[in-house]
Amino acid sequence: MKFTLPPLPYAFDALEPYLDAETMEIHYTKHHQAYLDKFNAVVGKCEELESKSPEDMLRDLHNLPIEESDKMIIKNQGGGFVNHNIYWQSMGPAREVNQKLVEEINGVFGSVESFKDSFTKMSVSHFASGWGWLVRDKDGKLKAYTLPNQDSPLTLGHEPIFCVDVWEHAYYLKYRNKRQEFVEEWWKALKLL
Ligand code: MN3
Repeated sequence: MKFTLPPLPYAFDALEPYLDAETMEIHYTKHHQAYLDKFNAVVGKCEELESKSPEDMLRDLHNLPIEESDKMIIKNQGGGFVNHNIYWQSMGPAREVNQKLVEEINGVFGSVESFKDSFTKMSVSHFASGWGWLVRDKDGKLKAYTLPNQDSPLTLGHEPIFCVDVWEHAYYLKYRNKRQEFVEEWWKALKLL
């Protein structure tokens, strides 16, 4: 196996009550692992990908010297692998507020509160599966948007800051169909703001 799951930086129950332990365990050990396994399978058969990081594969997705069907697997499974790594890392049981980011958000979005409101609305109303993202664009400007499926901001030339997973597997055990409630509680697990 070429790539391995980075260890979760906290226990499965560390983000209770916002993200419940059962969801965390299944999400990390089953869903995240499944993306990684399928990603590793395609990386293992494409010599052209040797020495490239998963992030670089997503950045260069359209120019990778491999078949289109394999690019699709990198996009979906490699995207799933990398997106979840960012998701776990941006949360934690202890706040590590990034004051510089707070000031930037105040400047771009008016206030952290209004940013959170619009980010929540955007992520809740995203049609079907996907992610809400805060990124830096090519000019270093903050941008918030959603992307479908496991599409990565890296493929757009953007650098991810944090993300929320709005696939149903991220919340349905605890929140059932209530994506809004999940996103509102997820803010309390995000350590950066
Ligand atoms: Mn997920």
